[in-house]
Amino acid sequence: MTEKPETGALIAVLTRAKHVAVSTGAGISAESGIPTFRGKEGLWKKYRAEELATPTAFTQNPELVWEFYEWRRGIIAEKVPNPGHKVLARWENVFPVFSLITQNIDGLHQKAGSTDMLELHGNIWKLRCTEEGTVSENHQTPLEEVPPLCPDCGALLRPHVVWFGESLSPTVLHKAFQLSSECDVMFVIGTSALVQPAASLPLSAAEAGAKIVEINPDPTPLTPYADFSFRGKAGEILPLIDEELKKELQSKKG
Ligand code: BJW
Repeated sequence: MTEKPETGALIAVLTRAKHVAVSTGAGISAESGIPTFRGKEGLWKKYRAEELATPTAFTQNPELVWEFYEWRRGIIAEKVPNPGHKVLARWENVFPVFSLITQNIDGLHQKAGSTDMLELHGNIWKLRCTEEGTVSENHQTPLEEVPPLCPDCGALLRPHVVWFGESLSPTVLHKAFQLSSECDVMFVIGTSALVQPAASLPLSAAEAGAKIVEINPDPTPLTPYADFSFRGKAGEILPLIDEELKKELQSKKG
């Protein structure tokens, strides 16, 4: 269990903040039982990213890539949001402006009740036609056929996620940088801060004067830029911060 961290200075910043942004990575879903990518038990320790998460891998072996995504869809389907996701869903209604940006493709923020977010790397529950580019939602596990084919044109469907070497949606990325440069506070939660361009968002927030709050059991390349560093699990730290924030907002009201 994480020792209760000192939150006083952060709460003072949060009660004055007009725009709070949050950028999440795989770590926020770790306590829900979804494997991260680069930790001791991370996916990229067991599987080679270049064989499974690149456009070349998909062209060379769509069956193998789809088996990997089918396996992950099966795991994710059974998982539920943890207290960290739930606090972020609640925060949509707490701050004057609240932005949620995630690198995660698991859909757990939505399951927790978040209604508005930018998904930088796509969503595992969406499939995209490799010919027509049409995107459809599909929650079936297992899929009827692997690899799945487009019902309209018969071409291969692929997971609607962003692989290494692929560009992120320019619209989503532009909006993410805009929100980062406009916020007063940016939380960076559960990301190794190694993958670009997502890792640059907090840096652009810091450059524009935002306070950076990192929540992660381990230090990352972002840690030197953080104004507040909480070394612990998101599912424990976020509820502690939320509790103190509620108390402060109550005492201001009353
Ligand atoms: C907890 C916790 C708890 C644990 N509570 N915390 C050389 C230099 C610089 C850049 C490049 C380069 N060569 C190539 C690039 C570009 C490349 C890149 O950044 N590579 C780096 C790895 C070097 N980026 C790209 O290719 C991107 N596209 C792009 O840049 O386009 C332009 C371009 C095109 C062509 C060439 C060059 C540029 C696309 C990146 C797409 C990433 N895709 C993936 C897979 C998505 C689909 C899928 O899931 O299958 O996205 S990879 C994977 O990494 C996934 C994640 O979103 C992403 C980030 O991972 P994340 O979330 O940070 O997870 P972890 O596991 O790394 O960290 C978890 C953290 O949680 C840890 O810190 C733990 O401590 C912590 N934690 N428990 C809180 N309970």
